[in-house]
Amino acid sequence: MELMEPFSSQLDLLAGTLEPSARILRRHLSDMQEMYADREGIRRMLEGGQDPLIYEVYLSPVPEVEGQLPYSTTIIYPGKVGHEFFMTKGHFHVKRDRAEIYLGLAGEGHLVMQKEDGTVRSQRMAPGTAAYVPPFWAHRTVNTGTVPFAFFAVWPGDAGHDYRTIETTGFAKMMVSRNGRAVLVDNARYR
Ligand code: S6P
Ligand code: ZN
Repeated sequence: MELMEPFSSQLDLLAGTLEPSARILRRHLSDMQEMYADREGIRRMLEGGQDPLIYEVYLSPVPEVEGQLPYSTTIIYPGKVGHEFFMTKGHFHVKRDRAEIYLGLAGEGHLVMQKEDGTVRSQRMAPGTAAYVPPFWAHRTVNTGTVPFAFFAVWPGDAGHDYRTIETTGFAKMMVSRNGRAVLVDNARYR
């Protein structure tokens, strides 16, 4: 492993930004159309010229290799596609036995986790919530509030990101708004 010099970066605890960051990823609705249930609503939005920014990821400059601890911040904007709250794509780690830690910074949301057998669990996240993603659980975050939801994440450098499995199967449950409350309901498209 390459020897590094110690360094630090600055989190804006209210805005959720990370400075300096090596890269900023921006995911719009058009980048994740197949992840939401309301396909007809999405088609109408995109055809009407609406392609909202759903989330941004600020990535640390830490290399993604064994022994390192890369970290990031994510900002998920408030909004819905149909009844479904704005959320991240969600992924398993390529090395399934690699865990991850999330720390809530601003706003509120839910961390939805799923095992390969379809078991789903969710944890509510608010500023100060340290949420643990155990080995073998896919993870997706959802903004269930009305302001941007920001959190910090740190994971083992050799974890790797498997997006394909979730793109193919989806999550067994989806987080929707019902009578003004955030609830997890079965996803009819699962598998
Ligand atoms: C990486 C960590 C986060 C997510 C980010 C976006 O292991 O879980 O940095 O990458 O929250 O989610 P996604 O599912 O698009 O990577
Ligand atoms: Zn992860």
